[in-house]
Amino acid sequence: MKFNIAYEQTICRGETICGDAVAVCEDEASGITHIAVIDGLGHGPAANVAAMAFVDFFNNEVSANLPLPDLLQKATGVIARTRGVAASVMRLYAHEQIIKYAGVGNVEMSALSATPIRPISKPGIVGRRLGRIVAFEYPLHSGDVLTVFTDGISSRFKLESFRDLNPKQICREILSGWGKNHDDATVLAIRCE
Ligand SMILES: [Mn+2]
Repeated sequence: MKFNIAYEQTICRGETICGDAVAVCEDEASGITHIAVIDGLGHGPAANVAAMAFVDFFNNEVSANLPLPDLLQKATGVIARTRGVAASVMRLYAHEQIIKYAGVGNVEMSALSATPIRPISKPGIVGRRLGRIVAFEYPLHSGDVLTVFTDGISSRFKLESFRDLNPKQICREILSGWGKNHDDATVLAIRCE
């Protein structure tokens, strides 16, 4: 299985730096693609500092392959001096054809898939004390489309209407139709092929 991945972002009106961030790291040897979608609390420079701290941590931890809940718990310690983030972390397994997901705060996933994919993020903030985090695992099928988005995007879009578009186009349609201009907005789309 191959994963076609794209994302798009807009910056909150009045700001010059984005407080949302995305990290995508494909490990060809293992067939695992590591993804994080991050929303630094609020917007502006301090949100950007928090989001970038998470990205740096995430990129450093990729090779360790910690279970995703443990990864988020560890991040909470590492970025505790920042204002914190909402974050969803995922691993896509090309050989096993599965996705693993864990999230904290309001970064959401919406999927069009042969079997239901409906993970739920834990309320809270990465960077503040967290209780137990649940990991989700789902099979993937060719043709599945998954989107992950920050709360700068209204969740009321109908992914079904974008089914035939490529991931870049899907991101652009969602951002232009459902993005809010009073917050940073990020949407990432994955098509399984
Ligand atoms: Mn936000």
